[in-house]
Formats: sequence, structure tokens, C-alpha cells
Amino acid sequence: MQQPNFDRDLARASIDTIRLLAADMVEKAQSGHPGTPMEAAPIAYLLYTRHLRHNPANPNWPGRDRFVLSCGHASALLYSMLHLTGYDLSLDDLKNFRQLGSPTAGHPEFGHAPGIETTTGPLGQGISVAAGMAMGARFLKQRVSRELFDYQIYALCSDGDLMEGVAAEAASLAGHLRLGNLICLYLDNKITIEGDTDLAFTEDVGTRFLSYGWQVLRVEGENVAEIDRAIARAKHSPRPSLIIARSHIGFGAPTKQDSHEAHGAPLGSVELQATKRTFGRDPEQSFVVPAEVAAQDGGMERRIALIA
Ligand SMILES: Cc1ncc(C[n+]2csc(CCOP(=O)(O)OP(=O)(O)O)c2C)c(N)n1
Ligand SMILES: [Mg+2]
Repeated sequence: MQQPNFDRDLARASIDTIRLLAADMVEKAQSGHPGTPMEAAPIAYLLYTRHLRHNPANPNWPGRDRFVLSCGHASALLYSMLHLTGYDLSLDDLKNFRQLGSPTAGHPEFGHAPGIETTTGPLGQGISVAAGMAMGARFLKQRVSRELFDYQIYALCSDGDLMEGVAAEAASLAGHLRLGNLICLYLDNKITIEGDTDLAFTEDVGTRFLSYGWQVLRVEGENVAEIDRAIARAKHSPRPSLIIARSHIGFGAPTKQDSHEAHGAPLGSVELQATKRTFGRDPEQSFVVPAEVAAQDGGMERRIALIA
């Protein structure tokens, strides 16, 4: 298999840090959703360090790529990622997840914390908003500035997002308009809030999106090289792209991985400690960011230099 042109060990250490920070946040708050952040950490890491054109020191730069968290219940993922990539969100802010007055709300709105674009509570809305944002970006690019508004819209979505009718309407329009600046990453984990998707959702999502006129790519949710290549390919597609990641909710949790129990409740201290052992971390410590993870330059600094 082709080797990725990045440090695999550092990527793995960073991804595990993201998952455990998110699980610690939910555990400390005693509310929230640990499983989806643990599952989506590889995608978030690759996006934020290798693909997203953004500037943590100037989160509102108009030419930035936009990241829409359609499965907004995974907000702990976003906060971990923003903290690690240098946005103005401290480890203490992460420790205050879901507390009154903190910048780390459960379902954050635009402007509430740096780096938050759209995150949605109602499933289906995020991917639909993302299609609208891609239309807006194209308009600005054609009418105002080809250089400044040459940006992509990334949306992370889940089964529930794709069950919603509104998402189908928006995706159909995006395909019709050939919005190549729209990239949706779908966490195909076969689990929803009540249990397996077998209960209510067995359609072939990929074929549906192909019929809308999208490019459809498939990756394995823990395969960083595969995810990286798929995102790189999607960026150059003239059509919108759906990257279907076969991923595992609660990845690394010994008894809750691949279970709806990892969706909307803290893992519990015993399970969380066992998860930390799985990743070779000290089970007694929380909110740990290893020095090599904190100090890394994942290529992000270079992109910032280009756009500052
Ligand atoms: C329109 C809408 N209906 C219902 C809900 C309640 N709800 C929150 S998450 C969820 C489903 C979770 O399953 P999935 O989208 O697959 O996310 P995962 O657990 O895999 O992260 C539901 C039904 C909602 N947020 N929005
Ligand atoms: Mg799911």
C-alpha cells in the first residue's frame, strides 16, 4: 500500500489524544456524546492538520474553508480539535464543557467560540446548510473574487443526518448544480440513538448519492492514508463528494464500541479507564496532551503562512 507523506506515529498519537480529550470532557460534565468524537478523530485530525485552509489566529478570515458539524452532538470532537490546532480555547475551557457561561456549549452556535461555523442539533440541517454555503461560495467566487472566495465546505454527518428528508433535497440540488466545493464525510457506523441501523435504515446511501450526481468514495474509518487520499481527491472533483467512512462509534472502548451506549452518555469511569489502557495511556490521568502532540507542525503552519 502507498505510504502517506506524513508521520504515522504522530498522527496516531494525536488522534488518540483527540478521542480521549473528548471522552474526558463528557465524563467530567457527566453529559454529552463521547462515541462519535472517538470515532471521527482520524477524519478531524486529517482535515484540520492537512486539508482545511484556516488560520486559528484569525478564525474569521473570509477565505477560510468552512467545517460544518452536521452531527452536532459530536461537539466535543470540535473543541478538542480547535484546542490542539491553536484556536483560543484552553484546556480549562475543555474541562468546562457544557457548563453555564463557558465557551464550550453542548451544541454551539456560530460566534460562541472561535472556529465554530455551523453545528446542528436537528439532524439533516447541517448537510443542508453546507449545500447552501457551497452555493454562496460559488456565487462569491464568480462575482467578487476568484482568489479570496476559492474555498471548500466540509460537512461531517451521521446516519441520522442522511435519514432526514431535508438532506435529500439539499443533496439533490448540490448534485444538480455540480457543487464541487462541497465535501461531506459520512460516519457510516451502523448505529443510531436506539440501536443498530438495521432497525430502520438499510438503504444504499452511496447509490442514492451517485444518482444525485455526486462523487462517492469509500474509506475505512481508521485508515489514515485512505482517508487522506479520499479528501485530496474530493478537493479536485467538479462534483460534490460523499466520503463514506465505515467507522466505529466509541472506537477503543472495550465494551461500548459499536454500541448505541457510546452515543449519548458518559462512558463511565471503569470503561474510560479501560479505554485509556487500550491506547497505552495512564488510566488515572485525564485531559492529557503529550508533548509531541502539542508541539507538532502538521503542515498547518505552512498553509497559514500562505494565507496570512
Ligand atoms: C431531526 C432530529 N430528529 C431527532 C434527533 C434526536 N437525535 C439525536 S442524535 C440521533 C441519532 C443518532 O444517530 P446517528 O445520527 O447515526 O449518530 P451517531 O450516534 O452514529 O453518532 C437522534 C435521533 C435530532 N437531533 N434531530
Ligand atoms: Mg450512526
